Amino acid sequence: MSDESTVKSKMTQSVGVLVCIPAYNAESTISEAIKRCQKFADLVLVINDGSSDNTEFLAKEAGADVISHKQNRGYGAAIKTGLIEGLKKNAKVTITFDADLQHDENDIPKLVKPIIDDTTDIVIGSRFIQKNDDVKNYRKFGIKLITVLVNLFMNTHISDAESGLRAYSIDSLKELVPVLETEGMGMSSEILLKSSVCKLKILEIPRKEMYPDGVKTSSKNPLKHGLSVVFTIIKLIIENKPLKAFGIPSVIFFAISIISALNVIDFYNTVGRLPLGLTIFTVLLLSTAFFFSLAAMLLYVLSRLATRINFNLRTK
Ligand SMILES: Nc1nc2c(ncn2[C@@H]2O[C@H](COP(=O)(O)OP(=O)(O)O)[C@@H](O)[C@H]2O)c(=O)[nH]1
Ligand SMILES: [Mg+2]
Repeated sequence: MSDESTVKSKMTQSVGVLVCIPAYNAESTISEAIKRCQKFADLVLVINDGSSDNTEFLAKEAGADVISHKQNRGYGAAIKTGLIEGLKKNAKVTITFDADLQHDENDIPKLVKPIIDDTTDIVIGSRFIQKNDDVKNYRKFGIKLITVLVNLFMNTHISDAESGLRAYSIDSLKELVPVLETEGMGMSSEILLKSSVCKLKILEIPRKEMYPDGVKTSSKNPLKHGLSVVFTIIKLIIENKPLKAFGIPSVIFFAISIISALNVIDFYNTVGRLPLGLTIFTVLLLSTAFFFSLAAMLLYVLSRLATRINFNLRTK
């Protein structure tokens, strides 16, 4: 990677548990986050995403490996850099852990165990498996909305699509790393979608969410954050699940146009002429249904082709 520099690397070849902390201007919490993770990790790696504060210096001082992006590229880019390192270091388990002390380091062993036991490929620390009053209501609403959208279109059955506390087996990284693209906050959803496409097993375990006093626990405005995730999900659905994305609206429009057409016929039989407004409405509905089904089929064929080309390139 040309715009990244590995500042420090104390590891040789293979690691047991690698904890990756994406960090952007996190000087107030990064040292403490590293210290907490070191209890449970063989190596802590901070991905300093173009911070303009002391994050890089403090992370090195606390004993972490640091990779710095020259510019701020976003949460997703930092996560990808971390997962690439997991792959390079052949880490048995790669964990992602937030820099702002919202995660509880005591959850790390619970994430590691199912992967070491080989019962799953990915473990997600979920805030919603058990009743949880820690999470603020507006966040709960946004996260649940995103989770419903992800489950509906991506063949997953998860309760917390937005959790940043996750663990990955080395085999899951081999599948995921080459196909991840999102640079921003939508990365959490992209990982779920691509895991479902790659047929990776996902397990959720309950986790706590913490709101430490005096810490800014969200770097982005919640509305902006939510919208950027939703836009990413829509883009991912259109690219990866075109049959569902366009097929479902096509069926809905077609069903309404049939009802509308029956009314047109009924009107014609009784009055002896076509109802102008309703007829135009029916034709528009039918055209829309036709357009959506055409888009569904064309994009489906294209996405199958892209998957096949991608597969051939990877197996060459
Ligand atoms: N690398 C990188 N990390 C970020 C960026 N924005 C946030 N983070 C980190 O991502 C984690 C989650 O971000 P946060 O804003 O707390 O998300 P929230 O808790 O879901 O509202 C934290 O560890 C942040 O330090 C960014 O632009 N780049
Ligand atoms: Mg946070």
